[in-house]
Amino acid sequence: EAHYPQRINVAEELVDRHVQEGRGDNVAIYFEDRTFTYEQLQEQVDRMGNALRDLGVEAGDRVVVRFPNRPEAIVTCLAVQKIGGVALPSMKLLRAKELDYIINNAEATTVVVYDDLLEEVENALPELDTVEDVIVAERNGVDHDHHSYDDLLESADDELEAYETEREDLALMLYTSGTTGRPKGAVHSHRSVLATADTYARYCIEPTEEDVFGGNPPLPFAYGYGDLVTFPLRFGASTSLVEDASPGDLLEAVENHGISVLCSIPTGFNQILSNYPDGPEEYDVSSLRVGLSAGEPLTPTTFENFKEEYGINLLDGIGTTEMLHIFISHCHDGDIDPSATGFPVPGYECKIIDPDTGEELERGESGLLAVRGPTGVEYWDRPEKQVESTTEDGWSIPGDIYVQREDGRLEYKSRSDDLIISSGYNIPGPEVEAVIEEHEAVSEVAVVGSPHEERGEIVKAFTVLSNGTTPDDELVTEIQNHVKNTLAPYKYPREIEFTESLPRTETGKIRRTELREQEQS
Ligand code: 3SK
Repeated sequence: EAHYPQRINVAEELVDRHVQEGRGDNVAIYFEDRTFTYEQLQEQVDRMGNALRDLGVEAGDRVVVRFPNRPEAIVTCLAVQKIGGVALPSMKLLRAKELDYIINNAEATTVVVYDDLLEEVENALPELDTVEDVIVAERNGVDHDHHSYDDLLESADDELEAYETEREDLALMLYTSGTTGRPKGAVHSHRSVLATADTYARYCIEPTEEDVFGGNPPLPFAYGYGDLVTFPLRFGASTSLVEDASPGDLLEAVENHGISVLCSIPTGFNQILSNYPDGPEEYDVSSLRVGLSAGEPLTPTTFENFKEEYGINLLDGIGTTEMLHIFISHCHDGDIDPSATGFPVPGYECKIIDPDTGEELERGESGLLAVRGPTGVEYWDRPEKQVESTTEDGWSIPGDIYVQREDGRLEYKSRSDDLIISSGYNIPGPEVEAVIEEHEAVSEVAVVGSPHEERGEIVKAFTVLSNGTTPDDELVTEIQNHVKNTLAPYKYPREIEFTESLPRTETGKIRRTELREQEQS
């Protein structure tokens, strides 16, 4: 396991070290037709860090960073970390109700937001107990009376001494949806952010300064944060950011920025294949050397098709927000068997346990995955979830059913709980149920994942209507819109089946397993 000094700061490691060691002219970020060298990135981070400090942000304070994949998001996260704060990137589709819970739970003091995403913050503001400052990056002429990102940057000092953080001090916080209850804040230290690069990236991708990482996972998704921030910057390589990238935008970025490590989720790779089956004839994709996939299991068909059309291996991997990045994967130069996720990433160990007894199972037997390594589950203020998701001897239980084959490869079977994983988004069924039930026409509802070729799963709602209501297409749309307007829109039920009753256990619990099995048959 890599050893880290007691005093370490992730922003210094990812930016300043490269400048000090003569890599200041390397391109750190490509964005549209602009580039930011490491030296330029350092200046922006230092200015932003000083601006935040001047506003009163102190070591340990949580700062919400709410941006699409743009350079300001990287600058702000690193600036927060450099002054000893905790960056809290927020998914851009979150609605006011979800945002206010997260911001209050984290007791964030500051929100830095892209102007197009300001509205939800403003809607949430009356409920926000701890926020003292909102900083707005004015890019689309949205009217506001908060601090201006550009003005703050311009007037701030361009040199900043990093706060003397220690390796276990918190640097990053990401909220994750579980199956029940509210989202949980998974916290990560300066050491654990670096550890994701020094394990998975170092051994499975083997990045060099010449690499350009690019793709479309959002930065507030732990997977995107690693792929597009930590990994490229750890190795003095470049990241290519594309805001709201369509498949065509991604291929254009491959051509224009020379992306060598293409990062997405299976849905993203399938969209590239279906929209651009002859992409390599339309775009120069010769810079590509490997693809990274996570968020949902990659099928062997997608792996084979992508290899045939685009000539690269896609490395499937499984990670969690709690573990911060991937802990099972093949390595780019290994013997890839696309019917399995791969091997434990060097630095991590995995075992399969009996869900009831916790006993380790034999190879070939299917059971609950347990994982242990340099990153692990640590929740903000949720001791009960901490106990549920970990064992006393430090194993984390992500909630997936796996088999370890005789050759050591781990093969994914299913989720062990009610979480629906659709296009890489984690959607807790019970949360969607609660919102559908708010609709006056609905009497009861059960939400499960239904297999879907492109999205992995979609949200499906089995719905019992109140007496006297007749189901029709208009009602379907109305219920769907109600969910879209209440929760992040990706959580809406793409399919609604009206039914007379729901299957229940003797004690009255809905038997979601039965509905899931029905969908799978
Ligand atoms: O979904 C995954 O497999 C994943 C991978 C890396 C980091 C975070 C997550 C949730």
